[in-house]
Amino acid sequence: MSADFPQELVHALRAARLVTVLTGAGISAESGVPTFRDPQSGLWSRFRPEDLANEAAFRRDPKLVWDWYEWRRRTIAAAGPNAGHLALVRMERKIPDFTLITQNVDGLHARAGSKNIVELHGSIMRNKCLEEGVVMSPVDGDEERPPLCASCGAPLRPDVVWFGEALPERVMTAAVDASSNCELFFSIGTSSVVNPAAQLPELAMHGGAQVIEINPEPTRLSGLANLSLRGAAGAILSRLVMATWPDAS
Ligand code: BJW
Repeated sequence: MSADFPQELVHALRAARLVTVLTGAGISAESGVPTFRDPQSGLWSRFRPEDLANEAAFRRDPKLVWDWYEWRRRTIAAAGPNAGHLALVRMERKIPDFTLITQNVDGLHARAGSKNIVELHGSIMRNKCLEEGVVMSPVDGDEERPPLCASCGAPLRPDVVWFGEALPERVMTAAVDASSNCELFFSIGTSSVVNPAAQLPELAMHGGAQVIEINPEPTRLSGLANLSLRGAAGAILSRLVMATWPDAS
């Protein structure tokens, strides 16, 4: 069962007490949620996600950006966790100190049952006031798109971290701590191009961790990681967890 993996990895994972995992859009690809840097489909194939996920784009054309997020919310609501999300739940149950840092805003790790999650880039399911930053839900019956803040009348925007925006300090501190203090660090389904998330594997290396990448494609991390496992996260993680803990449930 463990023939595909170096025995050292299976043994190291079985013995590990501190494991940190960083996930990106690739882990949700098998749930049918589009990644960022793969071609988009339908109406949205005309736009690059990078050109929509920023405040300037929202201020220029709030309805366009809001509609893109609504489309993504519907896609995510119709999707469910896949084998990769579920394997990480089983891994968390076996590791005494396990942190799951995700760049994803889709909430699929929580829906799968993961507990200790650091959401680096926020959540697409929440909204906040563009001007005051207060998290709030649209008022029932508000027909405006985007809906307006009940307190100050400014547009509501998704509670996610756009390009050029700082990550919440509490979240960043938790991610840096978990990356700097672990024995094994997995980077799964991320192109490793967006900072500061892309710096976390290097923090882990400096802290003495072994870094393992799981991705069907090579990334800028591949040459630095101790091990690169090429393939889809769902299959690789399921097999790795099964090889490490044959009784894992
Ligand atoms: C599979 C698979 C399968 C497919 N299994 N794998 C230093 C140098 C240069 C620039 C910067 C720098 N520091 C900061 C910047 C600027 C910028 C940045 O990094 N730019 C780079 C692009 C160059 N960073 C920022 O602006 C950040 N803010 C910041 O640093 O602020 C500083 C500041 C301080 C104080 C005050 C003010 C400011 C914020 C970054 C926010 C990123 N936001 C987004 C949008 C979130 C909301 C939303 O979802 O709409 O986050 S952008 C987008 O990219 C999203 C993702 O989380 C993020 C990462 O993408 P990810 O997850 O890696 O996806 P993909 O599509 O790129 O890759 C998918 C991978 O999956 C591929 O590799 C596939 O092969 C693989 N895959 N199927 C496993 N089955």
